[in-house]
Amino acid sequence: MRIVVLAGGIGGARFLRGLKKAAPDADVTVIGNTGDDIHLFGLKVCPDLDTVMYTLGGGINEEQGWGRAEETFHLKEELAAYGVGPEWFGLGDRDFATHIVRTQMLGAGYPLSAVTEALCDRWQPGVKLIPMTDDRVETHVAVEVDGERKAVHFQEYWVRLRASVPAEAVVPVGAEQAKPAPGVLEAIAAADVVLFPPSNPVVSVGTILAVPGIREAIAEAGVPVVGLSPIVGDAPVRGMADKVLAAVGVESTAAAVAEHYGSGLLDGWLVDTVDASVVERVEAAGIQCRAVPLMMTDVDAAAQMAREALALAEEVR
Ligand code: GDP
Ligand code: FO1
Ligand code: CA
Repeated sequence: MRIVVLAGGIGGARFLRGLKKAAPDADVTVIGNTGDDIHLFGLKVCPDLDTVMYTLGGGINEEQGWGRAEETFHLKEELAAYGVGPEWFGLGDRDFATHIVRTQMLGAGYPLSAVTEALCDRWQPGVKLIPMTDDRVETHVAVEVDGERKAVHFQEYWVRLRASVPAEAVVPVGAEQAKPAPGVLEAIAAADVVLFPPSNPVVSVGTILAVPGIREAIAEAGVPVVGLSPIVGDAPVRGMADKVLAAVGVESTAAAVAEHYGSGLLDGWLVDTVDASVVERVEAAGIQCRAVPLMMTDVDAAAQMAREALALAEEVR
């Protein structure tokens, strides 16, 4: 079975680890969000691609959900001693190596998709990980700080400001001009099922869908499209999905996120058992819905979620 998954960082990566356990023989292609990417210290950092790669490759810091296990921060400390920041973004020594290799290869002319493949040669994530695009896309967030309206990089909004101010708008800068990376549209066209993991619907899945051609390819593939809610009990399990959903005028509920994707895109939607009361509302919107446990407390719990998603895909096929 060929499965395509549109993934952000932590929510996507943890779901994928479950999917691999639930369907070990499946051919899984992951289309990764690159809107979170940022240039720091002259290096290109791709947080969501790296989170998927490290999580599936066994190198992730499990407690944190991002960055490397057994990390140290000597390089960052040395840079800070020179007065070179930003100090608010935690890049560790082991992680730095990934960004150096990536930036070196990009400088030599390789596209990000080829670089990602080369990095995955080391990590062997067991899925084909493709960035949504080889073109530069950067998610910016419009905020008002001290009475002044300005746009900040998504990482600045989330990591430096800790999403403490309302997001007034979220813009995937460059998305309109971006082309899907090689292999993205081909994987979608060849898929037997497309899954939206419980990733951020705005700054992860939404950004991937903002690359012209990807949404259309999914709709045209004519295969079941099933999503899992990142909102449980009217709040994100972690992160700032509530803030960025508000920016696009969507309430933070499992039902509203399903309606936001819409029946033109989604065939099936899983909500957590605590949200069982919204099943009828989602089905009234033309999307088949089931309430099952959606907390990824461990790999087995994530694997069970993946089984439920694949079962719902068979029901709607
Ligand atoms: P990010 O790029 O690291 O923010 O990761 P994603 O975009 O892939 O996923 C973020 C979303 O995952 C957040 O909106 C969380 O609410 C959701 N999430 C994290 N852990 C869980 C979980 O155990 N269950 C569910 N249903 N959602 C989760
Ligand atoms: N998240 C933080 O909350 N603080 C950090 O200092 C931080 C550093 C960082 C470095 C590399 C990387 O791949 C991810 C990193 N993240 C950090 C996570 C990242 O900002 C977020 O998980 C996502 O981009 C949010 O969608
Ligand atoms: Ca992300």
